[in-house]
Amino acid sequence: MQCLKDFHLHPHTALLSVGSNMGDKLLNCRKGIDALTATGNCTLIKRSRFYQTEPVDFKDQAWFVNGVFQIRTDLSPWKLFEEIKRIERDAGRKSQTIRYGPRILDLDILLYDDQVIETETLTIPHPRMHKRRFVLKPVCDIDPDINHPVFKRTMGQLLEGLDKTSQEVILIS
Ligand code: PH2
Ligand code: MG
Ligand code: MG
Repeated sequence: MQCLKDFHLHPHTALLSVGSNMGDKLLNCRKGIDALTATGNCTLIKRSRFYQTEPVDFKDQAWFVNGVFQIRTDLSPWKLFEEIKRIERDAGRKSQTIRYGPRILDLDILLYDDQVIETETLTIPHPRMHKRRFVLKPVCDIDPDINHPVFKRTMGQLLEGLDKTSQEVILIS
Protein backbone atom coordinates (compact mmCIF):
# COMPACT_ATOMS: atom_id res chain seq x y z
CA MET A 1 0.00 0.00 0.00
CA GLN A 2 2.79 2.37 0.96
CA CYS A 3 4.46 1.58 -2.33
CA LEU A 4 1.36 2.28 -4.42
CA LYS A 5 0.87 5.60 -2.64
CA ASP A 6 4.49 6.56 -3.31
CA PHE A 7 4.14 5.54 -6.94
CA HIS A 8 1.29 8.01 -7.31
CA LEU A 9 3.03 10.82 -5.39
CA HIS A 10 6.33 10.29 -7.16
CA PRO A 11 5.47 10.12 -10.84
CA HIS A 12 8.98 10.05 -12.32
CA THR A 13 11.62 7.32 -12.43
CA ALA A 14 15.27 8.30 -12.21
CA LEU A 15 18.41 6.18 -12.33
CA LEU A 16 21.43 7.49 -10.41
CA SER A 17 25.01 6.39 -9.83
CA VAL A 18 26.90 6.69 -6.58
CA GLY A 19 30.65 6.53 -6.10
CA SER A 20 33.42 7.30 -3.62
CA ASN A 21 37.18 6.85 -3.53
CA MET A 22 38.03 8.57 -0.23
CA GLY A 23 37.56 7.46 3.39
CA ASP A 24 35.07 4.65 4.07
CA LYS A 25 34.00 4.37 0.44
CA LEU A 26 31.21 1.83 0.87
CA LEU A 27 29.74 3.67 3.85
CA ASN A 28 29.90 6.98 1.95
CA CYS A 29 27.92 5.41 -0.91
CA ARG A 30 25.31 3.93 1.40
CA LYS A 31 24.92 7.22 3.28
CA GLY A 32 24.57 9.11 -0.01
CA ILE A 33 21.63 6.95 -1.08
CA ASP A 34 20.06 7.19 2.39
CA ALA A 35 20.41 10.99 2.41
CA LEU A 36 18.56 11.29 -0.89
CA THR A 37 15.70 9.01 0.12
CA ALA A 38 15.50 10.77 3.53
CA THR A 39 14.40 13.99 1.81
CA GLY A 40 10.88 12.57 1.43
CA ASN A 41 10.80 13.57 -2.23
CA CYS A 42 12.19 10.26 -3.44
CA THR A 43 11.40 6.58 -2.89
CA LEU A 44 14.08 3.96 -3.45
CA ILE A 45 12.88 1.33 -5.93
CA LYS A 46 15.97 -0.79 -6.58
CA ARG A 47 19.65 -0.75 -5.72
CA SER A 48 22.49 -2.61 -7.45
CA ARG A 49 25.26 -4.48 -5.73
CA PHE A 50 28.41 -2.48 -4.98
CA TYR A 51 31.69 -2.89 -6.86
CA GLN A 52 35.32 -1.95 -6.42
CA THR A 53 36.27 -0.26 -9.65
CA GLU A 54 39.43 0.78 -11.40
CA PRO A 55 39.60 4.58 -11.89
CA VAL A 56 38.86 5.80 -15.41
CA ASP A 57 39.56 9.14 -17.13
CA PHE A 58 41.99 10.22 -14.39
CA LYS A 59 43.87 7.04 -13.53
CA ASP A 60 46.35 8.19 -10.88
CA GLN A 61 43.98 7.90 -7.93
CA ALA A 62 42.55 5.29 -5.55
CA TRP A 63 40.03 2.68 -6.75
CA PHE A 64 36.39 3.60 -6.31
CA VAL A 65 33.39 1.92 -4.81
CA ASN A 66 30.45 2.32 -7.22
CA GLY A 67 26.80 1.35 -7.40
CA VAL A 68 23.59 2.55 -9.00
CA PHE A 69 20.02 2.91 -7.79
CA GLN A 70 16.58 3.69 -9.11
CA ILE A 71 14.14 6.06 -7.45
CA ARG A 72 10.65 7.38 -7.94
CA THR A 73 10.48 11.12 -7.39
CA ASP A 74 8.34 14.20 -7.79
CA LEU A 75 11.43 16.42 -8.14
CA SER A 76 12.19 17.90 -11.53
CA PRO A 77 15.61 16.96 -12.97
CA TRP A 78 16.94 20.37 -11.88
CA LYS A 79 15.61 20.08 -8.32
CA LEU A 80 16.99 16.55 -8.11
CA PHE A 81 20.37 17.88 -9.28
CA GLU A 82 20.26 20.60 -6.57
CA GLU A 83 19.50 17.95 -3.92
CA ILE A 84 22.40 15.72 -4.92
CA LYS A 85 24.81 18.67 -4.97
CA ARG A 86 23.67 19.59 -1.44
CA ILE A 87 24.14 15.98 -0.26
CA GLU A 88 27.65 15.86 -1.79
CA ARG A 89 28.55 19.11 0.01
CA ASP A 90 27.08 17.85 3.31
CA ALA A 91 29.21 14.71 2.96
CA GLY A 92 32.27 16.97 2.96
CA ARG A 93 32.99 17.15 -0.76
CA LYS A 94 35.11 20.14 -1.71
CA SER A 95 35.09 21.70 -5.16
CA GLN A 96 37.24 19.55 -7.48
CA THR A 97 40.82 20.62 -8.02
CA ILE A 98 41.37 17.80 -10.55
CA ARG A 99 38.71 17.01 -13.15
CA TYR A 100 37.62 13.38 -12.66
CA GLY A 101 39.80 13.35 -9.52
CA PRO A 102 39.25 11.96 -5.98
CA ARG A 103 35.91 12.55 -4.29
CA ILE A 104 34.30 11.52 -1.02
CA LEU A 105 30.87 11.24 -2.67
CA ASP A 106 29.67 11.52 -6.24
CA LEU A 107 25.99 11.26 -7.12
CA ASP A 108 25.12 11.50 -10.82
CA ILE A 109 21.77 11.41 -12.59
CA LEU A 110 22.08 8.78 -15.33
CA LEU A 111 18.50 8.76 -16.64
CA TYR A 112 15.30 10.64 -15.86
CA ASP A 113 12.31 8.83 -17.35
CA ASP A 114 13.30 8.65 -21.00
CA GLN A 115 14.01 12.36 -21.23
CA VAL A 116 16.89 13.84 -23.17
CA ILE A 117 18.11 17.08 -21.61
CA GLU A 118 21.04 19.23 -22.69
CA THR A 119 21.62 22.44 -20.77
CA GLU A 120 24.72 24.11 -19.42
CA THR A 121 24.29 22.61 -15.94
CA LEU A 122 22.68 19.31 -16.74
CA THR A 123 23.03 16.65 -19.44
CA ILE A 124 20.75 13.59 -19.29
CA PRO A 125 21.42 10.78 -20.13
CA HIS A 126 24.76 11.17 -18.36
CA PRO A 127 27.16 11.85 -21.26
CA ARG A 128 29.73 9.19 -20.33
CA MET A 129 27.53 6.44 -18.87
CA HIS A 130 27.56 4.31 -22.05
CA LYS A 131 31.39 4.05 -21.95
CA ARG A 132 31.76 3.14 -18.30
CA ARG A 133 31.77 -0.41 -17.02
CA PHE A 134 31.54 0.88 -13.43
CA VAL A 135 28.11 2.29 -14.40
CA LEU A 136 26.79 -0.30 -16.89
CA LYS A 137 27.67 -3.37 -14.80
CA PRO A 138 25.61 -2.26 -11.77
CA VAL A 139 22.84 -0.88 -14.04
CA CYS A 140 22.52 -4.40 -15.45
CA ASP A 141 22.04 -5.73 -11.88
CA ILE A 142 18.92 -3.58 -11.76
CA ASP A 143 17.68 -4.33 -15.28
CA PRO A 144 19.74 -5.04 -18.42
CA ASP A 145 16.73 -4.14 -20.59
CA ILE A 146 16.66 -0.46 -19.60
CA ASN A 147 16.76 1.54 -22.81
CA HIS A 148 19.31 4.26 -23.50
CA PRO A 149 17.08 6.99 -24.98
CA VAL A 150 19.81 8.46 -27.22
CA PHE A 151 21.60 5.35 -28.50
CA LYS A 152 18.42 3.24 -28.58
CA ARG A 153 20.33 0.27 -27.21
CA THR A 154 19.75 -1.61 -23.99
CA MET A 155 22.18 -1.30 -21.09
CA GLY A 156 23.03 -4.99 -21.60
CA GLN A 157 23.98 -4.31 -25.22
CA LEU A 158 26.07 -1.29 -24.25
CA LEU A 159 27.90 -3.36 -21.59
CA GLU A 160 28.56 -6.14 -24.10
CA GLY A 161 30.02 -3.58 -26.52
CA LEU A 162 32.77 -2.40 -24.14
CA ASP A 163 36.37 -3.43 -24.70
CA LYS A 164 36.64 -6.59 -22.59
CA THR A 165 40.21 -5.93 -21.47
CA SER A 166 39.63 -2.52 -19.89
CA GLN A 167 38.10 -1.12 -16.70
CA GLU A 168 38.23 -3.74 -14.00
CA VAL A 169 35.16 -4.00 -11.76
CA ILE A 170 35.10 -6.43 -8.84
CA LEU A 171 31.95 -7.35 -6.95
CA ILE A 172 32.08 -6.58 -3.24
CA SER A 173 30.55 -9.71 -1.73
N1 PH2 B 1 34.26 8.89 -11.41
C1 PH2 B 1 34.89 9.81 -12.10
C2 PH2 B 1 36.15 9.54 -12.80
N2 PH2 B 1 36.55 8.19 -12.76
N3 PH2 B 1 36.31 5.97 -12.08
C3 PH2 B 1 35.62 5.04 -11.40
N4 PH2 B 1 36.05 3.79 -11.40
N5 PH2 B 1 34.48 5.34 -10.71
C4 PH2 B 1 33.99 6.61 -10.67
O1 PH2 B 1 32.93 6.85 -10.05
C5 PH2 B 1 34.69 7.61 -11.38
C6 PH2 B 1 35.87 7.26 -12.06
C7 PH2 B 1 34.37 11.17 -12.18
O2 PH2 B 1 33.06 11.27 -11.85
MG1 MG C 1 29.12 14.08 -10.41
MG1 MG D 1 30.67 11.19 -11.83
